[in-house]
Amino acid sequence: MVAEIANRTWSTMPDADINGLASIQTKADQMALDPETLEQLLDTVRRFVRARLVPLEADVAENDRVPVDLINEMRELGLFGLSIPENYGGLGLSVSEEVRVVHELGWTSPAFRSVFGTNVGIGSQGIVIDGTEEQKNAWLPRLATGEVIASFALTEPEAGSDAGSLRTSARRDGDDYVLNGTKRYITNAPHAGIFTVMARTDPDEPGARGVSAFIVERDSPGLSVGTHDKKMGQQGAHTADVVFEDCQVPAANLIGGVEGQGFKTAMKVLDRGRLHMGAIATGIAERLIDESVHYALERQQFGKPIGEFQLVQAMLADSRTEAYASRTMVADAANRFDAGENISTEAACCKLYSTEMVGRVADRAVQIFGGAGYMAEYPIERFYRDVRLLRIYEGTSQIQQIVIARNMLREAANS
Ligand code: COS
Repeated sequence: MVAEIANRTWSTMPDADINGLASIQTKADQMALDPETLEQLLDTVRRFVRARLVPLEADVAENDRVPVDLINEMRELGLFGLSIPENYGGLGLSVSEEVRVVHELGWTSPAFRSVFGTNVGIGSQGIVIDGTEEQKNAWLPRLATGEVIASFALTEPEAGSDAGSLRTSARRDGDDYVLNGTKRYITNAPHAGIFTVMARTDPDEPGARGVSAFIVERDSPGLSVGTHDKKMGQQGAHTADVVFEDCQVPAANLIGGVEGQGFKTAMKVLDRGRLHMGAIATGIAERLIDESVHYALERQQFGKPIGEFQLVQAMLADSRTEAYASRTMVADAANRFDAGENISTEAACCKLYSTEMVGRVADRAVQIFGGAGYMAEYPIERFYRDVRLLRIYEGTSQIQQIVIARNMLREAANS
């Protein structure tokens, strides 16, 4: 049955042309992505995902690792540099283009996206948004090629949702800062070459204003990375603690060269990251819906396919409607971002709705598959566990609600 579903889903897909994206990259170096080039890019990513990544999903989950040759293919494709500006060696996609690519990547296990996800999103964007020219030149080209992996180190044992209360300290000492503290659940930490680290430079300011952001190299004296965490899902994507013990960081690595701006940098990074997250959630929902529809056509009960029963149809229809709403709102918020609007509220709306939506879609998919949905032999069980994280990281659903409501009240009070 599993093989039949796999054949049904992928047999119509042409072979992956894994050189396609590289050639697009060359063209994009000379021009902004016109609609035709964007379609070509999306088509290449779609074929790479379906022909190369989907067949390896179960292996990656089983072995908790993405094969090195596949990571090299991702490098060759240019996936690490999707959002990094062209003049630093990336593809320089606008956010509306990025979310369309990320939708395609959502069709497979989120562990694959994590390989390059921090370079596209939270690991690199602090430097892209607020870095000095020297910092951009030093790191962005290497992040764009995937030569170096970047991680975002905000969360701590005692500072998760209340990110402004973080305790990791950064004390100025001559031409260096000396960092002490622990960061927790840091995605890609075991593989990272650099970390964007939020640390407190002003010990007298306990809140967000005392925080600064640093680029910290993996081999800095005093930096160590713990063993990778055992998780509910997303096997193949790794998180770990990052510990700083009198870790020396050159003062030149203070992002933007200004103290006290690190929390704002982190919030700006997360605003953009929340759109990316909305897009991945939507893509996964679309995959789960596709699996559910085909199963409903094939699975027979009471002498006919279960898709002929209206109670199953209701679940399919609700999932399709919600995924469509999610896709539309992410596209709208991305367009607004590209137009220069402040989309802090809309980004939180997208993260909240899309990640809650994919949770409901995954739950319905388990229900439609019935006993098979609970079995590890089918992909639904794995996706059900994988998507649970989306409602937590890069800001829980409850934090998104707080951001949305606070912005609403602030706007009303100021109008
Ligand atoms: N863009 C730019 N600046 C922002 C901002 C944004 N989206 N959001 C907040 N700021 C600024 C504020 O304007 C404020 O600046 P001033 O001091 O100049 O007034 C400063 O940052 C502090 O903001 P605020 O007072 O709202 O901070 P709080 O400590 O109340 O925290 C929340 C706000 C809860 C929204 C924040 O801590 C948060 O997002 N937490 C979740 C963190 C998270 O997503 N963690 C996931 C781990 S990373 S994978």
